[in-house]
Amino acid sequence: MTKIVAATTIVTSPGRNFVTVRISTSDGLVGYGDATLNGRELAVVSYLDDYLLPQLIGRDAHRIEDTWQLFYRGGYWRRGPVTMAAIAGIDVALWDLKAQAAQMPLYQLLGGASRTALATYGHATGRDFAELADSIRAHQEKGFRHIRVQSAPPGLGRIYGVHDGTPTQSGLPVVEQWDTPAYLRHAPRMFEAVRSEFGEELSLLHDTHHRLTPIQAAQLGKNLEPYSLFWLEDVTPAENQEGFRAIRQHTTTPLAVGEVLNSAFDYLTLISEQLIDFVRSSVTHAGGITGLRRILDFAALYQIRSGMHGPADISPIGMAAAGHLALAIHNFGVQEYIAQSASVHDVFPSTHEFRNGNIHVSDHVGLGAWIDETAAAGFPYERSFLPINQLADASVHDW
Ligand code: KDG
Ligand code: MG
Repeated sequence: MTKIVAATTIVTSPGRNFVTVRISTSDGLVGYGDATLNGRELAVVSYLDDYLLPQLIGRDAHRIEDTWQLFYRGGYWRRGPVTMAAIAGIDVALWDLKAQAAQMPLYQLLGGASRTALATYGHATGRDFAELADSIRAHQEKGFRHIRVQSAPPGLGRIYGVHDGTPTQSGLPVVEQWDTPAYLRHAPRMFEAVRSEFGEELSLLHDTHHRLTPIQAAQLGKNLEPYSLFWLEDVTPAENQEGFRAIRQHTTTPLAVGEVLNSAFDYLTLISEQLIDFVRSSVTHAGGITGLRRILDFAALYQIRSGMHGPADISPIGMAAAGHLALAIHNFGVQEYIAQSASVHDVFPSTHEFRNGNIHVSDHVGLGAWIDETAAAGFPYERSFLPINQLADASVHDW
């Protein structure tokens, strides 16, 4: 039996915070998993250090499913982002170890490659159309064939997806503004301008970031139909899964949901009633490869595809895990990909590559991504928050 002899967390902040699980075994191998939960990083660290990691010592490193069940069922308090990010960090580290022991790249243990590379999408953004158009062109030059477009309705200063340079790692959350009627007027105009400048072939995505009611979302989806989106994301908060019935009845715009969802139960109605087209959960937030594969296999029964969340708050270790799973599954859709800074790459060496709009998963044994602990130690944790969102009357709105 290959025993787990040590399990620790590493927190580092090369520009933003990341939480990494490191597991060592009696045969001298070390595996890594990403457990980063943006703005709540230390809650996951405590969950791991105080409750889960001590239970790993002495366990058989190869019993991945059994360990997943131990921490999911055995914890009694199931699901939720903190629990499922903690389980994800352990699960991915164990898959990394198993693949290293097998002397294979991880995707081989998941059934082997179903494709040659992973199509990605990046984020184009602009305070106005001129800036947005420049950002779209810059993405096209990097080879992106799928591009998410976001711009600010006139009059709104700082809103989701449109950067104005305000630092986010300040003492307290940055406050953003929201105006639903202004946004509902603006979004179709933005797509009209983008289509007339860039033509019909460019694959366009857009994120509403949970801000509308179901009927507002239905109206938006309908108004965007002439622009043939690849997907419209998070139109309404998805904890009301039934709310998507109204949206679906009114629009054929494809819907993507789930970056804040972390178990198959969060998708039960959405998937079984075919209310969505893409699953947005990530390996890092949905219980690892074991957890997300369960959701994606369920989705595959209904021709629903993956659109894994891949923001900058998922480390290169998390991105590597996403890459191996995405390469292996049949129902891959597209992978979100945001370039990381040089410091992030110094701390997290990785062997997958972004080239010409695609991620190429490497044939390095295991996950092919790890952490350089000496480099990580140069970037200690800095408390940071996600922004909050408010209406003109200062009431809190969904972010
Ligand atoms: O941590 C939250 C961000 O990852 C999220 O706001 C990004 O919506 C997002 C996206 O689609 O990448
Ligand atoms: Mg999103």
